[in-house]
Amino acid sequence: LGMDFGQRKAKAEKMFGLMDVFLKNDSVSLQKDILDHVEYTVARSRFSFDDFEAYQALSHSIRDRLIERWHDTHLYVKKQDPKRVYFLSLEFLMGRSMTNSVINLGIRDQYADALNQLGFEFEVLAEQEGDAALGNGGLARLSACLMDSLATLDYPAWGYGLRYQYGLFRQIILDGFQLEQPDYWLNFGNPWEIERVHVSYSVKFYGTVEEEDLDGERTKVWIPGETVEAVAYDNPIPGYGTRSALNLRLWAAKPSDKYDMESYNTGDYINAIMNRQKAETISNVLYPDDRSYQGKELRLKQQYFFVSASLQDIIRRFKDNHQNFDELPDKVALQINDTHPALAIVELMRMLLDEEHLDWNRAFEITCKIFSFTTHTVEPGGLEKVPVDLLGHLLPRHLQIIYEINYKFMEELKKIIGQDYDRLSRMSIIEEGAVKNVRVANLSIVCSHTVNGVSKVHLQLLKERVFKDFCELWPQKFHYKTNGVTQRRWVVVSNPNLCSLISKWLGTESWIRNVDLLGGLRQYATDPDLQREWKMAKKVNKLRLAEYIETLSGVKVSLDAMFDVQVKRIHEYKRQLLNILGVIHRFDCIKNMSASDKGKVVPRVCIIGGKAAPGYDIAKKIIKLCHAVADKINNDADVGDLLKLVFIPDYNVSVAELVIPGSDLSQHISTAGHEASGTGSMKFLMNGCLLLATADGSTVEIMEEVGAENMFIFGAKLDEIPALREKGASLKAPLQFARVVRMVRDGYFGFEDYFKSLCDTLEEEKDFYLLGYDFTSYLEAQAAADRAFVDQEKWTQMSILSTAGAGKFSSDRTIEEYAKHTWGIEPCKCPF
Ligand code: OAK
Repeated sequence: LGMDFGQRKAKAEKMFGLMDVFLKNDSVSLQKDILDHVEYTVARSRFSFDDFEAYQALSHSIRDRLIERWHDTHLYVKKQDPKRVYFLSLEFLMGRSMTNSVINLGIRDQYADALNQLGFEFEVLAEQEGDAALGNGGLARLSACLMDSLATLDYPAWGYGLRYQYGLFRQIILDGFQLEQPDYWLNFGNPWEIERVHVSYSVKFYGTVEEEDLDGERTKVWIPGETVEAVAYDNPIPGYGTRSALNLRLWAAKPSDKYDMESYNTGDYINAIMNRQKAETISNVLYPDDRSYQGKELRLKQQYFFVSASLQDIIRRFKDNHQNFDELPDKVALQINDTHPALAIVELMRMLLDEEHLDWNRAFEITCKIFSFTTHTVEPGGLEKVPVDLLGHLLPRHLQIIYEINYKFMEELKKIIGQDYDRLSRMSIIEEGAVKNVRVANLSIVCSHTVNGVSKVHLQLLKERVFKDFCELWPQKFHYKTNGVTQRRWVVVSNPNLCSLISKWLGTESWIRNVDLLGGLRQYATDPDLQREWKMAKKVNKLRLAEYIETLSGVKVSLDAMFDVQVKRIHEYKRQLLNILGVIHRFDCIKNMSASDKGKVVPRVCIIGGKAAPGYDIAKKIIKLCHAVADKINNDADVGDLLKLVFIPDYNVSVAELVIPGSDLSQHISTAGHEASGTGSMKFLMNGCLLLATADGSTVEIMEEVGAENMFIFGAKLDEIPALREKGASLKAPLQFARVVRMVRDGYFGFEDYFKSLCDTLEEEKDFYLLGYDFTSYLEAQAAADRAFVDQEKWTQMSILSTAGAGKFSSDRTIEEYAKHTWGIEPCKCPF
């Protein structure tokens, strides 16, 4: 390890006579490699193996190449010892790895060629892979995009998370109702991970805190009641156009051998074994609700399990080269993804105080220099809280530390704001009341040097609403980093047609690393040749999507229709219901039209997809309504190809890769002030889809980049919303709205009892998300989209300009901003 690269390579060459220490990537070497894996890893005969076995062998062959780069990156970074960022997130939505890996490794064509020689097709094998769905939605997919950018830009970074055995549930639709099925994704093995049986740490829970004398001083000692082992599973993350590969380390819970002798000595051997198995439940299952899991002991256990293992790993790495903890902030940046990993703050304090015996002030100062916190919420009510009793029971020492942090914070605060008890109580980390709670966001703010929002308007909302008191106290602490998505996954992997078209017209592939170059497309936006090729690429993608839709639902859709898509988690604030009511209105209009007017209708295929949290009743009703309306419309002879409504089940990353490139129009229609950012919009934009959107979250910035004239913007503005809500019942919804709601209420689509509570949410005084108020402008925006679509030249121009304006929304830009302004890290590029 002490050797540098040159020395290592020289030694390898001398010892083994190897001229090239790396695996070869020519077609014959790749074929041999794949066949070796068929025979020796998959243990099938090289003369007889099927597509799945070929996929397994292929992925192991790719993994070998990932491991090579990953070792080199680690040895190099270890030697350089730069400041590293550790990205802590309870959720990573990675999707599939295969195509992304070969593209980032730069050996896609070589593999395709090698497979052809063996009689297989790369795309067919890629379809064998299941998604790694260790996350719910936006926050989780953002983590995955950020990892790709960190690797591509050669930053010294690690991702840390949990290796859930059950990922996000699979959504099954039965008679139009959502059912949840377990996603036991590890059933067929996971070739992309490397189990590190020797990288494991003990994580402790429960017990008591006692005081002991240590060198004449009274110190607190935690006597834990339960110990569980955390075992590391490493997932290499390759960068594009670089040899760097980072590590996403996910922890799995295993029973501990070390501290469990008692139970065996009682003679109840079988029960002792059964109890051991309980340990594994900690990392068993991802919570499927992307907002509320308050008061669940298992969830808190997951959080602590993950942060404790990660911090032990991080501190061990620091201690390899350093003794003085004052250097910790120069070597370590800890990023917490929303409040879910916030116990890391308290755990670091505990380690510094109780294990490293630093005094309080020093420990606190170091901690505050290390942590940065990004919030992904706009709802003050959606902020995480943990009952004090629960936390005190599970982690008694940590509760003491939280109380101490809060006491000192409150004392400081009084000096600044005086005896303003209302404000003091709002800002306190402890919420008083019938049930006392720890406010995890307040803890995160107090102990972080930087708090980031995820878009420009999000920061404004943090200042005005969510964290108003804190922003006034520490205005310099609050910033925003507009989210981004990786163009590698969302264009290069998922839209190869568009990708080659862009490279051809820009005369370079450099945009894949430097996405601002997409701006160069602007000059060709009206070029008839580009327009023709652009339309053709879209058509091919629409065909792929149409075939998928037909296989899933039996609905045949016309490629001449506008594919109008809304895919995302189902939430009232995201207003899928507004979309469905708009579809009903369109249907109603077509039904009442003369034959000649029908000739002027722009045909539409309306596509909706997304999962509802299993306990979110209204969201589930929205899914059922979509199916009920689709049943009616899709079987109506008067309507025919003029309108189709399709629900795409089990929306996930790999489905998104198919749906997004095949869309003409995409909807991002949350009530203004409710979407912190939204990243789906960015993926559609890059793929040349036009956006129909409210001015909310990231769409405000998208408007600045592509121009409102290239989008269809509608709806109440952020600053109008409070007054509109105030008016409540006196806000008359338009007649068209009342009519479509009545159709649902009166059972035109069946299930009237079931839809009653859904319709009730739209009553004038209850319409919190302002569907009624926004309905008119929504229909106008839809009509504008129709008009634009008729003029295909204009539409294609807008589409090209959308892609051309997408540069800002690359996660590469997001990462550069975090690296420079929040984490203070520099690239550390392995020289070969
Ligand atoms: C999930 C759990 C708790 C709190 C927030 C989330 C979440 O997914 N938030 C979403 O994060 C995305 C990434 O920043 C944003 O684009 C979405 O607007 C936000 O809802």
